[in-house]
Amino acid sequence: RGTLRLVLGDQMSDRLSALEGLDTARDVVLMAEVRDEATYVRHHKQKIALTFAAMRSFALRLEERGVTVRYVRIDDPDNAHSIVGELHRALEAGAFDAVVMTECGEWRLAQAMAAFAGVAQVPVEIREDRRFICTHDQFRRWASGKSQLRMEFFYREMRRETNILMDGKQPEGGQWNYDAENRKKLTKGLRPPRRLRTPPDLVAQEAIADVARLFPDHFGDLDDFGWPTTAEQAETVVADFLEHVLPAFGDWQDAMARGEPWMWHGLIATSMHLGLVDPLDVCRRAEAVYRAGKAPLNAVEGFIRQILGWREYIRGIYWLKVPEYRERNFLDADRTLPWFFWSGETDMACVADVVETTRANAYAHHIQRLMVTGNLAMLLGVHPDPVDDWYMTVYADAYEWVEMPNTRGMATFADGGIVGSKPYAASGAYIDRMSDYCGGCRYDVKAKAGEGACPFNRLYWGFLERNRGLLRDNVRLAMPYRTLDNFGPERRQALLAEAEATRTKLGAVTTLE
Ligand code: DLZ
Ligand code: SF4
Repeated sequence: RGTLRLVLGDQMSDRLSALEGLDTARDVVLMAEVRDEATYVRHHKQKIALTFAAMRSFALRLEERGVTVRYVRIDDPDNAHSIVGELHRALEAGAFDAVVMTECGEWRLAQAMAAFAGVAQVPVEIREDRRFICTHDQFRRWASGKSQLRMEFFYREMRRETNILMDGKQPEGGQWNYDAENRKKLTKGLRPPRRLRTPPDLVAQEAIADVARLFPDHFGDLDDFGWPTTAEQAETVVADFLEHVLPAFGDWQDAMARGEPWMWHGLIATSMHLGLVDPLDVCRRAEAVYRAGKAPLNAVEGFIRQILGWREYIRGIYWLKVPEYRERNFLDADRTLPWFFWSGETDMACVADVVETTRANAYAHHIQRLMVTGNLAMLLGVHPDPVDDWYMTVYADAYEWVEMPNTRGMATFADGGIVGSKPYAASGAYIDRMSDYCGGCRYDVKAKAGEGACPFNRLYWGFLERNRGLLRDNVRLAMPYRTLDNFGPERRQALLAEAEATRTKLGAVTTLE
């Protein structure tokens, strides 16, 4: 008798631990498109199409290698519509000695898997996901006994460990981090390079049609779908990035421009999270581009830090802190998420542009997510649950392990300072400095008060005033609090009142418990 091997929708990797030791003569790989996974949050249509297309292509790839795949399609009439339901169905349909799977990326499903393992009639082996560079054990060892878990120090360990961008025991170039060189505003007239997108192949076209038919009321458009759905397609995108885009990746990493969704960003998170691209391999190849003199250190270090540092760190934090992390609401935020996060119907030019690219592409780049939508949600005091739900829903690269510490931690400070040392709160001045949005906006980014003033401005001061008790002692906020104190009590009261009125007017109201 053979082994039943489960492969989930974000496990499209040839070297997946669940496939190790596979016996093509006897084993069966189970892959299932199920409603539970497609709707536990109402994912952007492109996210579902991407997942189904990648799963179908991966199943074909396995079959070409002689592997027997039990593939359950979303419109299969007998579909149990949950992963565990499909595991039971597969065990009933065939005789297996054991079930083997790779641990899954989300706590929610991990719980269901553990429960399944407890009741299954055959032994269930859950293997570690070895596609990450840092193991759970390694991360726990690093974290143990530390009062602060800063990414920067974790990242240095990872650099040493992997010997990436090292010069003996020292960091290449003498510094660990070159971000000070990565904050340029987009120079007038300079446009980002044309980016290689991936037109859907026949498998993806069919998946897109299925999603249009079966999930018509989910958020997002399918027209401009351009995500790689196979390892070969993803490789083409990675190669193009490393050659043409990486050299300038650093300089404008924090810049935003209206109608320019991609800038110099990597566009490989979807492929990496699905398992189509190997993170360590990409880091090594980026280093090779630097060693060959084809990209500067600030660009290559910044890019590698996102993968070797941030991505691994975020995943480590998630598994270290979940499930308690999912409940965190340090700032006691209690408002609803305004409707314009979905509709884009707002006269704030920056927000309208970000929602538009999000709907069209299931993508916005990190500074848009952090400093426009995330910043606004935090300033408005939106409860972390609807904020998480929004980020999980709208982005093609969102999985809870990566989304939650970024949203609850980095963007909104709901984790109270595990991921970031201060809230990334900013007024309109930051957005103005880093983008061309404000020139085309009906609001005046320079004005602090009055009907025509940029809403970010009063919301920013109102946020600091409202959370004075929780944030006043944060040394990294000493400067803004000093400014606020200098306003004097009357002006502070007036700012707070204006901010309150703006919160309500923008639709962030209190109806949540
Ligand atoms: C994201 C996703 C979607 C939309 N659909 C499926 C599916 O039908 N079947 C499946 O196996 N996986 C899917 N996934 C990915 C899972 O949600 C993902 O494996 C878990 O959230 C753990 O990261
Ligand atoms: Fe955004 Fe304010 Fe600038 Fe308008 S003025 S684009 S709302 S930051």
